[in-house]
Amino acid sequence: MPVETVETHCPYCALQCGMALDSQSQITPLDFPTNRGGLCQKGWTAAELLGSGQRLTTPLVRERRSASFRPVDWDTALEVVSRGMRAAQNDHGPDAVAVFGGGGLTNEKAYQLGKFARTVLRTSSIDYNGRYCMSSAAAAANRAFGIDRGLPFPVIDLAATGAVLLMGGNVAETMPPFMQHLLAVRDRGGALIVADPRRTATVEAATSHLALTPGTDLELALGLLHIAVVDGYVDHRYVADRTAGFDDVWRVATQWWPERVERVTGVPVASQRAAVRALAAGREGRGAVVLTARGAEQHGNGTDTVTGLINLSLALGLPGRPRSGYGCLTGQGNGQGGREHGQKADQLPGYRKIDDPLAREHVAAVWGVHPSALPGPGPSAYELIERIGTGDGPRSLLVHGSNLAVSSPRSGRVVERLGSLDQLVVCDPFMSETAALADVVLPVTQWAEEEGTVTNLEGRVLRRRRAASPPPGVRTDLEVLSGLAARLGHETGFPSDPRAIFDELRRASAGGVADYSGITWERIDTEGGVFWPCRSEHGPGQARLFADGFPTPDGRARFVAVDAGPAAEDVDDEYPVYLTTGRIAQHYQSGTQTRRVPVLAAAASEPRVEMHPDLATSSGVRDGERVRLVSRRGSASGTARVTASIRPDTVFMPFHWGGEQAVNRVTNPALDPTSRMPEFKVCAVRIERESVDVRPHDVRAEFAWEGEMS
Ligand SMILES: Nc1nc2c(c(=O)[nH]1)N[C@H]1C(S)=C(S)[C@@H](COP(=O)(O)OP(=O)(O)OC[C@H]3O[C@@H](n4cnc5c(=O)[nH]c(N)nc54)[C@H](O)[C@@H]3O)O[C@H]1N2
Ligand SMILES: Nc1nc2c(c(=O)[nH]1)N[C@H]1C(S)=C(S)[C@@H](COP(=O)(O)OP(=O)(O)OC[C@H]3O[C@@H](n4cnc5c(=O)[nH]c(N)nc54)[C@H](O)[C@@H]3O)O[C@H]1N2
Ligand code: SF4
Ligand SMILES: [Mo]
Repeated sequence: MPVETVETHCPYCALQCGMALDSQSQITPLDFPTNRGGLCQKGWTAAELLGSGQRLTTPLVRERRSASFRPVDWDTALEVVSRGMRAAQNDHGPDAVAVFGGGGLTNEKAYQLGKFARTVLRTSSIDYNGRYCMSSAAAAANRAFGIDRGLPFPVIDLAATGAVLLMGGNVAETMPPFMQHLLAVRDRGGALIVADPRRTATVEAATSHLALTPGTDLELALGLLHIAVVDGYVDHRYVADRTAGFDDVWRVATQWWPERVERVTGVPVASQRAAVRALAAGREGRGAVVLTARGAEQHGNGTDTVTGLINLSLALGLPGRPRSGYGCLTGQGNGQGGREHGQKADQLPGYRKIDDPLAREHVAAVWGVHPSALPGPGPSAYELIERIGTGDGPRSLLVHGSNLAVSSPRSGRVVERLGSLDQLVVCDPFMSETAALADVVLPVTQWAEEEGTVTNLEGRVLRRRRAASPPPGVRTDLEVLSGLAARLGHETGFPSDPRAIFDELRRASAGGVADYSGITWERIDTEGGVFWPCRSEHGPGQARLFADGFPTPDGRARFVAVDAGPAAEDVDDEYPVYLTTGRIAQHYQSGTQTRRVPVLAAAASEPRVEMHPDLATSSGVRDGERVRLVSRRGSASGTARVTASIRPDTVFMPFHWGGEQAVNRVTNPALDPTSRMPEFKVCAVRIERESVDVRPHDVRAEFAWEGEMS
């Protein structure tokens, strides 16, 4: 048979590297603007999961409290699910059924999931894992700019700018091909400044490192603004013409003089000054960009922290200037599109607000329902989970595209909450830790086995194309929703053809902030992707934002006054060390996928707890030894990695493993008051040496079912 090749994009992160996949599952990188022929290890090995022996290929049902799953046919499984949903709603009302989505789902799936929740279930209880990811940056960008698109320009602009300040991103591990764009800045003599408590691989490539205490990014942002004002770098003309609210912001920043900021953050005054000087110099030359990633955002004050950095960028006059501005590095494969089409608790498609009467009217008309039939805003992801088992909380939960038992903060509690559901339904290609807790597991297709669109970190809408046949027995998420809708009385309105759904999405988004109405699959093919907003089939998508104003009522960007305070949990005698968490290059998220790729699993088989030699000595810990991190909420175990690349007061542990090795058993679910983002990036722990040897976590040991796993 001749080898056929399909051009598509990687299943994992928001960079959405271009790749060609052939019918023998060989991957070849493509020269797409975000990756320019590069791929990371995860991308190179992505196709290994297509033929994985660990695929789920039949629906599984578990009788209440029984230990093992029983394979059933699809009719039986969907009947069990719809019966459970009906029972929950008959007894406890519409909100008794909740839905949890994911930022890895395609635009079509995210849209259909939101529509299913609002029109079939009529529940307000829907949210998604992007709450753990993008929500703080989104909230801050919305209130400042009136729009939330990760990057306001294509990545090629970034490569051509003169200075970059990256707050809390380790792109050398999280988006390796993205590094070439940052290195281009440095190699042309520009500044690449990285703020991170660790000396990461990204920092190694930078021109300057701001090694701040975890959770002090806002103090640093206020300090940088203070310096910008005092040292004369503010663009007063820009502030007067294009923004509102500067005076209130300055009143707060005046309190954050450099020496005070040095005391709180640990960043020397000279480094603070140099950072502001570099951004101002960039502005006078090719441009200057402030970027945030999860290190700065995943805090109880993440929205204010990003606001503080947006304020800095506005004071310097960056947003709207060529190759300049503020941007956030979107995380998941469809982290951008996933936050636009209505799987968020407070949102309708087109990035519309669910409590806006005009938005409700528009979307209700597309959906063929009365606006009053649409529910209002619901609880955020972690709050939704917390409500399970309480008086009016969810009784049934449908999960598409998240392994929340591993990735949620205080996950011990989350597992307990999930256990108190009447029915947990998980759709996943693999037996994730969350699926292992479910009453019903529905096996779904993976990325290259189906068609769909995703929106990358630039706001560029792309096509994921079908390149492989799914194993017999699995269905797409869209087929699952279609089948459930039919059983719940909605024979029409839930097609399983992604192209038909995209066309409806275009209409639903028309006139919204994230307007896709001018985007067609044909245009995506011929134009190499289309940027949103794109309001007409005959006009281009808008690749660059803000050159002629901001989409706010008066066209001005908003300075929002924010002040800093301590993290939700500080260190003390009992828990004397800061814990911060994040990622390593080999694994993706909760690890459901990458822990099943042999080369990745072999390269990083367990979590390593990074600690400074001084801390290791004072804790009596040797490199390579088993340690346990203990917080007020629980403990997690890993292997000590003693390294001078981290602050002596802080340990770092990645979150890619489940069971005893899940760092989220330890993390603090303190939520940002605006975005409801959990404080993943700082809490207080103590380090204990582990006397007994713990075997590496094996997900297969956690559950049993009557099929064969490998
Ligand atoms: N290999 C890999 N790549 C991925 C993913 C993955 O799971 N694995 N996930 C994708 C997704 S969904 C996302 S959201 C992105 C995330 O991409 P990143 O934001 O780059 O990833 P993280 O490792 O979570 O955090 C980045 C850095 O923040 C630092 N940090 C910790 N606390 C603080 C703090 O208080 N302040 C500051 N300034 N920095 C701090 C950490 O030391 C870490 O180096 O990656 C995407 N790419
Ligand atoms: N401590 C700590 N915790 C964190 C973070 C951190 O930095 N530190 N980061 C947070 C962030 S930024 C994120 S994004 C979350 C992510 O955490 P999760 O939401 O757990 O993300 P994944 O591990 O990607 O889980 C996706 C699941 O969906 C499955 N899947 C993949 N594609 C599909 C599909 O098309 N359909 C369906 N139905 N299933 C699919 C996968 O097999 C996997 O089981 O974790 C958060 N948790
Ligand atoms: S950087 Fe992201 S999109 Fe690119 S190959 Fe790696 S995981 Fe895939
Ligand atoms: Mo994320």
